[in-house]
Amino acid sequence: MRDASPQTVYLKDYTPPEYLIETVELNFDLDEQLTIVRSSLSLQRNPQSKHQNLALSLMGEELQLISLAIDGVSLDEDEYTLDKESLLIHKVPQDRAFQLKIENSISPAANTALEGLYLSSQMLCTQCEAQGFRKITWFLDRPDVMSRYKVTLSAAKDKYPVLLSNGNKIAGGDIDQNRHWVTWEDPFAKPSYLFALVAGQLEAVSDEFVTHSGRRIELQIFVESHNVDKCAHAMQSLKNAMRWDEETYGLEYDLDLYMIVAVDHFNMGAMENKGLNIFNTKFVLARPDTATDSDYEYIEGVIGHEYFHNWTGNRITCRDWFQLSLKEGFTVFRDQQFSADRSSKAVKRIADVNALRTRQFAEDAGPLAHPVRPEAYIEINNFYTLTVYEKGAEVVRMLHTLLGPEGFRKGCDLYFARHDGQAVTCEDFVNALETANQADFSQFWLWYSQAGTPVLDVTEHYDAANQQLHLTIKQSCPATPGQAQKAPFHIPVKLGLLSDDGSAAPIWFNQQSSNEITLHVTAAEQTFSFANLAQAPVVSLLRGFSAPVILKMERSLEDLAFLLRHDSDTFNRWEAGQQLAIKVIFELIKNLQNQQALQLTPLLVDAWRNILQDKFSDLSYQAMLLSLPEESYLAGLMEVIDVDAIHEAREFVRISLAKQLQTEFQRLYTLYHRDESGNFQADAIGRRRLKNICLNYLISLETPENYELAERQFYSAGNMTDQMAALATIANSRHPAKARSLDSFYHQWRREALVIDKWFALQATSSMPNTFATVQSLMRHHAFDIKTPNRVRALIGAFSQSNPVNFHAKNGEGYAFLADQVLVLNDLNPQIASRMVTGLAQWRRYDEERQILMKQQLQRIVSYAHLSKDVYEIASKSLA
Ligand code: B3K
Ligand code: ZN
Repeated sequence: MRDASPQTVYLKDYTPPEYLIETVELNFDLDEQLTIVRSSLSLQRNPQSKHQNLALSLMGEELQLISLAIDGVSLDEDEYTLDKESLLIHKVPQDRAFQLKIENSISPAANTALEGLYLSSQMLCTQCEAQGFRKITWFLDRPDVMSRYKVTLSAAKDKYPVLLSNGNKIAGGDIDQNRHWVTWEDPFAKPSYLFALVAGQLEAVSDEFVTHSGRRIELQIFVESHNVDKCAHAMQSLKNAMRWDEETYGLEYDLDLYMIVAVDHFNMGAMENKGLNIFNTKFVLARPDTATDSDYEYIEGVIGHEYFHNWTGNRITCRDWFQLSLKEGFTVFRDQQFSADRSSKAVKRIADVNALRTRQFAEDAGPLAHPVRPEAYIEINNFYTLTVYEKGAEVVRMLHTLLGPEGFRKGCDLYFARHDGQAVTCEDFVNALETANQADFSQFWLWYSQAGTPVLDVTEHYDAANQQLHLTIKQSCPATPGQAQKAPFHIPVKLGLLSDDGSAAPIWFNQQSSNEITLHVTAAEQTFSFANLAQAPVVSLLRGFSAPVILKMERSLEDLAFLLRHDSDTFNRWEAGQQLAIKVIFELIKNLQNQQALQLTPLLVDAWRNILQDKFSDLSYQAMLLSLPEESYLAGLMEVIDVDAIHEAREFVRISLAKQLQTEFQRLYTLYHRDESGNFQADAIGRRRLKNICLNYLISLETPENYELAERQFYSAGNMTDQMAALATIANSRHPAKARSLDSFYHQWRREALVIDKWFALQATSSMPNTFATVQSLMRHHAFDIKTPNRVRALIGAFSQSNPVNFHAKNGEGYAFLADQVLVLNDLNPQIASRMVTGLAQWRRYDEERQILMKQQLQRIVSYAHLSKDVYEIASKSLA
């Protein structure tokens, strides 16, 4: 067990800061072994503070103090107290501003947690959100303290020719032959979590953007020289994002310079530091032969996301970390809108919902469930969750639905006008939308405060005599940790009705007619009635997935097949196919569990044949319609998860469809298989997606011709999408050339770290037997490095989170392996370690034997002597 139980921080305990820091001057003598930090802070008492302390308490961790002075006078040792997490200066001036000077040292090379200042490959960089600044120097490291920064960096010229920080470069020069210096100034006040510095041997790829009002902005992407040829897409994405934000939200960039730096070692995707974004290389670098179509899309999305933070996060920031979704939920919503506008709206929405339902719904239903705005945490880094991000984005999307695009924009305008330069709360955001629209969101607010996924139970009754349809909707929400009872939510439910021939039936509601309406579900039970229906219509409910809820409605296979053919709502059309497949798969699972023979209903085959034969203008969408629900999504729908039955039933469906529709799959494969590498137009991406899903079905037949098809594609591919798609099908089959293909891929790409990550992940996620042995040997591969988060995620993360059959092996070897790795990572990088624990958190969902085995490993983790707060919080809450 840990030395002392870690403290919980509560939202209800928030108090304004006792002191404010107007300006910050930082001076770094950079060196990877020992960096000297000199900080000069102009402080004064905060008139809003309720406390009367004469003392000043600053946060700081893992720092060596060199000297301390107030207004030029050094402090004696009895004038302050130092402990592991803070510096307490017993008495500071109360009635005037004063200057505090701190000198301390830090060791970047020893920093394996990748928080604060650290070394990544040969470069020095920082990560300060949420509380990394306190690992650089003592500070009021909280987001409601906003200051203006001036930063001087000095370092060896040969190792660190490029020296960057936030804002604009205002001066620089040589110190002597070997060292040089640069000074940066950021005119915008910001919280410490947005501070950044970078030093290294970097090359800049430059461009410019002219804003709506005619200002010229210099754009620079900094990478190591061997990556200069992989920045074009990121640069284009940045320019697209800047234009989009001007057009959609009327928001213009504010500094004269926008810099992005790509680093190899990063705990997450990217970071929106003011004017100096730091990115995981994974979300910057792309060349047609090294990155897949999905990589290209993710890069555009993440570049957009960080750029959009400049307004939703930086100019207006969070008062405290409980408000994280204020910036993250809103910014995810904005990046989703941006990506939807840039590509296919239908496909983007489906992909987002798919991810939400598979992963966030599981979080909401498990021991780590928390509201979009949490009320307590032990380690804030554990709250960068799917709930805060993805469900937070759904909540903003519902506000957008309720207000309509114009009302939403009006509300946002007011939010920006009111709060620019401030650190605010989620209430402030909702309140601005309410005020601008004279709306009342008091019940809607529950989406921020109540955890858990609401369930809608819907029954329909058609009254032929009165030509009316009655829809009764009951809502409920399961208990979550600390919240036994839930009040009814305000849920926008979009509805359409279909006539016999598939056309829209007019919806007569409250004496008005339209083709689509949004119902306001606000009570525990409500009945909605629709008039003038000569025949019973087919109901299309929750169109566009208008609320993050679980919809339960008895539907026949025939109705689902009908909606799959005719629904004009692209989301619901896809959803009907998924529901159809789910029903079929669960029937098969029942048969398997009762040891009955399996048979595939012709209805599903016909439905899939129709999709294959219909004409689609959006081939990515057609590919999505053909995709079977993921095993992890199916698992979430099961009372007691049976990983083996899910896998077997789903495979049976895949193989049966391939057998019965082989000619169709082959026809489309041949039609769309062509070399158009380097073409990233939506239609070319669509052709690749459709062809590759056909290949995926075909290879399941395990015939020599289809094996050859995959191998031919693998060796001849001129782009990573096709090469990976072929290799993935090979790795996931008993293809005789599997080992040879994997070897050849490794040798081809051994110098491209991001491609080698794919190589690791591909093998770690194979559902073939023997995968565990492969994973163990990959752990010993010379290219594996436990200190590189991308590699850890590619091997340990992929195996434990995306390989249900093998990770959940009955003998528990997967669980013991994961716990071993969590403990190793705990000592190196607690943030990454705690992310890996997720693989065990859902233990209650499995059969009794597996429950015992998973629980044992969680207990083993919790009883480790030097457990970090991060891992302790996740493991202990999982056990609770
Ligand atoms: N704001 C950062 C996340 C920081 C995570 C700290 N553990 C990236 C983003 O959401 O844009
Ligand atoms: Zn973000």
